[in-house]
Amino acid sequence: MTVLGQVAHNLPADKKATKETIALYNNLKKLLNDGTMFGHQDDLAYGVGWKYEPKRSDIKDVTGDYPAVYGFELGRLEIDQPVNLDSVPFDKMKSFIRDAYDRGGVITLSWHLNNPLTGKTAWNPAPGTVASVLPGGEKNDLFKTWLDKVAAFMLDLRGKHGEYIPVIFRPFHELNGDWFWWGGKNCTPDELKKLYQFTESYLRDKKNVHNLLFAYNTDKFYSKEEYLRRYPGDEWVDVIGFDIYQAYNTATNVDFIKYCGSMLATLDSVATEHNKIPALTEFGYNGLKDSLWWTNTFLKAIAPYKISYALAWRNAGFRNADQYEFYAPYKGQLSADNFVDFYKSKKTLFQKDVSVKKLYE
Ligand code: BMA
Repeated sequence: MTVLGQVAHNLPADKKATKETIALYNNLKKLLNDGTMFGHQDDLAYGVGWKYEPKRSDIKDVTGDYPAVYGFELGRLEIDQPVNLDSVPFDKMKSFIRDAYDRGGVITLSWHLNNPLTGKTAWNPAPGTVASVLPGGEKNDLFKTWLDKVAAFMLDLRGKHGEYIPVIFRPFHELNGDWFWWGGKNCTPDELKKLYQFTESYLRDKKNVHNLLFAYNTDKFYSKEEYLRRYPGDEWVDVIGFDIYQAYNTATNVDFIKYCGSMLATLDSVATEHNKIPALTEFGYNGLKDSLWWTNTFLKAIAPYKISYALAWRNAGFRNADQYEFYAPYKGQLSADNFVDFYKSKKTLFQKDVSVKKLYE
């Protein structure tokens, strides 16, 4: 409905979303025509060789600019730990989120929540776990207490004027893989849909959390039918995406372009048909042992498609020469110069590009 004198806005899944959340939703759609925002998990918390240095970021060290999207992770919030499973204290995380929002960046939160049935980690795929947390299940009450903590976290994210900071919430990710208790063969598609719907309606309708956009995301998939098999429905989802990692060698560059490209083509078409925001919700090539990977492989894979953002996974650093985890370059890293070319590409958007767009207005 267009009301004279008002800008017609599409509404996200949460029809009572705050005005900043509605603005973000609409601006993300508009921004699809401008390029792909670069995102990085835990960007402000640590990088390769450093931790908790105010305002530092590996991306900023390399390009002089911050990412446009900042990912953080809620795992262990549910069990009252002060620090998440990747050793980021939740109070620090909240202040990083406020900083990112003040700069006009976009925030997305994942949640590797423990297995509520066994008390083990998210990677414990005990049969029956999803059924146990649904209404009527033995762990439904426990699960609700976990959602209460997520709600309290979300409602504690406030901007300078007291407004709630919008977040793209991405629970139950990689949901077609078998490694998480909510994934693949560990539950039926119907159970997963119910889990997603229950979680969302509890946060929104019971806890009055209205600063969330909801992301649905799979791992690798081979057809549109597979992608949508566990889809909870258009009324529950704002962002659609998938996670993809390149195998640890450059011989697979060609395959990466091919498979990432074919999944992005499917994602594009699902996004158009369902009026959703397509995103590469996680990606990476651990170790980045190809000096030209950013422009010759990654940009080639994504350039033909409209993708809201692409979130590189975390720069956890080196345990020793053979054991490391980083998906974005740091100063001096082999692919750092090429990353600057990637940064300069018209196709990519970083903090300075999106700050001027005022995504929350
Ligand atoms: C994985 C790895 C782990 C991390 C987990 C949750 O991909 O990065 O080191 O604990 O994600 O963030």
